[in-house]
Amino acid sequence: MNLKGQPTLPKPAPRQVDPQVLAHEIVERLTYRIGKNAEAAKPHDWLHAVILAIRDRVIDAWINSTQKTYEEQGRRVYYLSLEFLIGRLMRDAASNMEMLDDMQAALSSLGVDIDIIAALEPDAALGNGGLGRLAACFMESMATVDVPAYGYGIRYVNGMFRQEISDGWQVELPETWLTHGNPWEFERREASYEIGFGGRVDPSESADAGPHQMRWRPAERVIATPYDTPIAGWRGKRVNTLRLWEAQPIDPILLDRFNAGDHLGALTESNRAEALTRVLYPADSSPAGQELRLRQEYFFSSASLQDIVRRHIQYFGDIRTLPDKAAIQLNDTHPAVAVAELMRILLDHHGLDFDEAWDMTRRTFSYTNHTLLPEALESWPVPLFERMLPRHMQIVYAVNSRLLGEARRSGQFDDRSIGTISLIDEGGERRVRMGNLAFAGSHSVNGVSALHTELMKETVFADFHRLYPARINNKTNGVTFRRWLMQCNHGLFELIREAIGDRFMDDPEALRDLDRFADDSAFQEKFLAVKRGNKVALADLLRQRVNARIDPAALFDIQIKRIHEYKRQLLNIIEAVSLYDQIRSHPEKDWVPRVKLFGGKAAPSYHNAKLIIKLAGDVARAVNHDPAVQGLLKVQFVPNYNVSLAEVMIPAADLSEQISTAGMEASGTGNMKFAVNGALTIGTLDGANVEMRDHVGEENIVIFGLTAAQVNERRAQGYHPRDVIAQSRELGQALDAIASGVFSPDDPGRYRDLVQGIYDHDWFMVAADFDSYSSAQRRVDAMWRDQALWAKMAIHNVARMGWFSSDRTIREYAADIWKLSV
Ligand code: IMP
Ligand code: B1N
Repeated sequence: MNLKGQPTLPKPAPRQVDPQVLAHEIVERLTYRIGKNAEAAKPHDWLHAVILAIRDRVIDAWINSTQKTYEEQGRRVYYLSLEFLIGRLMRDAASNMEMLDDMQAALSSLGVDIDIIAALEPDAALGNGGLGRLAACFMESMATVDVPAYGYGIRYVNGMFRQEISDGWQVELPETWLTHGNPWEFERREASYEIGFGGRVDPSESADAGPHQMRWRPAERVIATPYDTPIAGWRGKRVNTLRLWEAQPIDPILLDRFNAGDHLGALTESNRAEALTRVLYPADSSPAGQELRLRQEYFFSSASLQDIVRRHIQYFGDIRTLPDKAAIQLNDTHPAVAVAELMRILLDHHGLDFDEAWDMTRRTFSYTNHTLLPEALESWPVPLFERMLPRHMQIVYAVNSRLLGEARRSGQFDDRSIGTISLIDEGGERRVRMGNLAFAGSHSVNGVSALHTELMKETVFADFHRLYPARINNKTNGVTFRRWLMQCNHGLFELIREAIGDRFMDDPEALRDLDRFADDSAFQEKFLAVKRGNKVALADLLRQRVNARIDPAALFDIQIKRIHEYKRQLLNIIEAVSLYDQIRSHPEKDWVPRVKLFGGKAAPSYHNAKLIIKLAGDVARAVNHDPAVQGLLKVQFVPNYNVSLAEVMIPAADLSEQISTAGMEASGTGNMKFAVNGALTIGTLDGANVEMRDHVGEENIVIFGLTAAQVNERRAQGYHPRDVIAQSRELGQALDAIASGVFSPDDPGRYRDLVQGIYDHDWFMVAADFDSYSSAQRRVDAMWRDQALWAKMAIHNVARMGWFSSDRTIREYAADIWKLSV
């Protein structure tokens, strides 16, 4: 008998893992699930059959983990995120279930190349960049460190767009990751919920209703149906659930309208519902600001909360214990409306008193802030919010009057400060501030690097921090070493194992043992040989994809990330132009051969970002065709940067460009992936770069440029880029070349405004940091000439990056925010 007193039901027999058994299982899946014999099977069929075989092992562990969670009756973590950038799952799952080698052997006994079918798996790109990929790393780490967790998000039919480059310009094409079906997901129709929009609010009709109990009558309703994907932790210890919501119409077709001859009108409701979860907004670090986006945010927040509350009542019976059993983490403000939604559920469905509901809400939620860029802070026009969510608007007002009352009573604030704390922005068009709502409704508010957290306290949340000084805390980001070292860099992984054994596989900080090999010349040689192999693989890929010919012996200098002015791809390109110029003027000097690679997507409406892509291509054309710099400098923009491409490019990098204007990159996580794969970083003291320097040692990282404090000082003093440019002949020449059309003879004025912006205001301090950056690059050249020194520095980077494992980050969240013991 089990806990609920039901008879014990049969369970599947434990499965063996060996190549023979696996080969047999794959053929069985191919035959009975896909309906093909081995002779007729296409590569996609093999992929599907392999995934089904892996999936069965994952499911065994999934059911055990779920059972364990229910039996322990402990607190569960709910990670609410509008983005999960998970990439491919096959290798990840097989490796975490410790069946990758056997699977490879099984497939080769069947005459199938695992690499070929692995490359067919679509990249699940349900996210834009760092924020979404962090959520994916966290899911894997939560399973690894045995945190019972659910991820909640949206099952977008079209995730991040596919980028093509046509005549140098970015073109966006829809990515259809679901075309061949998704064998990882399970539809759970039985756990569907209704989500309302619009309509009106009436007083509750219930006889014992309190003063705060209302009845919301939405004008529009849709159904949210979940799809569950199992996420296996390292060594299959725990398997957690990623639950993604799909919107469906209540009535798929309005038959009366159809019968009346209105065939299109009969489908309007259906189309409107399906539009909700159709596409991911492709804007990184800037709010979409569209009505559909607010609908998406509320849709998935409401569905997730209904699910959490349903589960809680089912297992614990009493809504009042919710904060003891559920920790809900808000990944940025995208799910912040959940704060008002939980209040609505507690007040209107459970009849709780306002103060008790507010206390419970704050004990349940915590909020992670990922950016301080003022233009990136989400807020919604009051009229829109009120029209779509009339009951939530009332709740926001009620919360706000208490919040402002508390602030006033504290006696610390003048009217201006009260204005910044308010949930409503009263300057101009009235707007609901989602960051303030998330802050007010949470017991913990964290930043994602030490510097970013300090800046949160000093800038955007300074007044909130005075009111609630214990609330802001730091949780420096991390990355999962299973995907970002062990799987993507097999050569390095094996080399490390050979040197220091297996301990680092379970404890990334054990990578420290590699430190003692940094000076060992035999090890250095092996290390450089592994890097060389990865560079050859990247060079092959670039030859196939973009017909580029690059020399694996050159220094691979890589900047891959979203294209954004604050990330300063422009600084890198201008420096490339200047280097090009110097090589041509002084061909006799001992130049270090370099390949500069760029990759990244621009938000479709971000004009300057798209222009920067075009500029990279224009500069590449000029440089790559000039015999004067042949073999010394190559520039290449690599199209369609995504998780899978990152897995090839990062292990091949010698130099990692992390050059944002100090104070603007909240953390960065690409920076960590490069360093653990043995690239040196050239970077500013921004985001997590600061902590990386502290860990790897300042002699093993190339830091340049203004600090965040100096950036502020310069701005306060009145920054005059024109004067700075006048002082730097090299910068002036490079800018003039770009502005005058040297790289765009077909359209000489193409970059005039872009360059003019640097002369006029230079918001991102490209000019201020140029000379420092350029001389840092020449220091890099000098280090490169001494390959033993280079190898030594790179090995120290690998050895000392263990702290940046997302396992460490998750343990900190668990201990400090979620109050779990792991
Ligand atoms: P839910 O998200 O709570 O609805 O449950 C997710 C999974 O947990 C489903 O596969 C359920 O069948 C399973 N589950 C529900 N209750 C129990 C239980 O008491 N013990 C073990 N598994 C359960
Ligand atoms: O989150 C990452 C950080 O490592 C990066 O520094 C940070 O830029 C990134 C609106 C965002 N901040 N804000 C976003 C994404 C989508 C969107 O619609 C904002 N992404 C970040 C992980 O902490």
